[in-house]
Amino acid sequence: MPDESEPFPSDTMQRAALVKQKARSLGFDAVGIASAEASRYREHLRQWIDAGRSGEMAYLHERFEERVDPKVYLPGAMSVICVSMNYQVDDAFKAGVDDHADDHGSGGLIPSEDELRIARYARAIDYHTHIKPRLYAIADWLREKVPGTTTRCGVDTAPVMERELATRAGIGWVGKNTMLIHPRIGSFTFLGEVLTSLALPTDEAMPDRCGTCQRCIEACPTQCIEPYTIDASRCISYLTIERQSDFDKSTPGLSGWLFGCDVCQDVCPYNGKAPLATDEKLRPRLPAMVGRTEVLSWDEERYWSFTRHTPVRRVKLPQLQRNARHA
Ligand code: B12
Ligand code: SF4
Ligand code: SF4
Repeated sequence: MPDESEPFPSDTMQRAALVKQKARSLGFDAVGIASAEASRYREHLRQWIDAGRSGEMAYLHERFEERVDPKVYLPGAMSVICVSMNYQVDDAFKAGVDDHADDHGSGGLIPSEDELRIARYARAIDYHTHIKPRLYAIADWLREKVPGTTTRCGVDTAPVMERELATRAGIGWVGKNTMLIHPRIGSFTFLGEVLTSLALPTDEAMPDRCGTCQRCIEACPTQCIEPYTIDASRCISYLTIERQSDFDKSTPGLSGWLFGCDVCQDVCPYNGKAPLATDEKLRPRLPAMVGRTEVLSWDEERYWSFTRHTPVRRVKLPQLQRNARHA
């Protein structure tokens, strides 16, 4: 086991081992290293946006060149340290995916007419604030060990193709539902990365393990999944979180979701076997369901106290109530 406190070794394999040890010590469940080469899916992303599949998410094309090339985002970048953190929680879902494969992924939690669901990731502390300091800790440590090194960190909001990079770093594959899936941890994971000018040995990309499975495609309530791509403009996660404009008659139903959607992950066999999150801070603060009439009766004060420190705050009260009416 390499010793973190020792002077930084000149051997790149030992450096990579130390970097991984550092990331694990900060609570990341998987870590791998990719080269900072440009995306292989540049054209796919271009066509996806041009076809209107990104809906109102203007940020996806506003910084397109940075998004498809880490060297534009961080000039001189050589490697990308990719990390993931498991946020799986112990709901009735853990009773076994097979028992629930036909219930459209409610995960065993069948909501009543009045109950609305909140996606797992949004029930815990906002992952951006939880993960960023840990990425900065890796970056600061690297710059201290190798003076002159440059770094840039990202979690979700950075213009970086996080899932493609994570696949290249060998910490999972992109499944038919487009989620990054780790064979042991599953896909209820957050991704983050540290781009660096340091040249580190890269890991082997992970091959696709979806095989003939089609569960996510069959279960998606809005039928917006085609293998390995989704029409985000019809995805419930997009509709409930990203879409600013009002809904109209052509807006797909939200299948009881108030914020986000977990259906294509609940039915995935790799999540049925996944371990629970070990990080105490990722324990849910919010219930899995909340009453529709309750949400519709909220005033600003109740909204601010309910959404405190959680990702649900990304959506303002009028949008949440719009979701509740349409759900
Ligand atoms: C925009 C966005 C969304 C959009 C669009 C999602 C989508 N599938 O494209 C919406 C709002 C719908 C969304 C929803 C969700 N999101 Co989101 N989202 C993002 C964001 C900011 C950008 C993704 C993006 O560029 N999409 C455009 C598509 C075209 O690109 P892509 O998904 O990266 O796919 C590329 C690669 O996968 C590559 N590729 C690699 N291998 C292969 C193989 C084949 C065959 C093909 C064709 C392509 C391909 O090609 C694509 C490029 O064109 C990322 C963060 C980031 N910076 O990357 C988070 C991110 C992807 N989201 C995340 C999460 C948690 C979610 C939700 C689960 C939240 C929820 N519970 O409601 C859902 C899941 C819905 C789903 N099935 O994807 C996590 C995913 C973690 C993981 N384990 O995969 C991310 C990585 C944020 C994070 N840091 O943790 N999201
Ligand atoms: S998050 Fe929900 S609506 Fe979006 S692709 Fe997955 S199952 Fe379909
Ligand atoms: S449900 Fe099946 S097809 Fe969909 S991502 Fe999981 S393993 Fe792949």
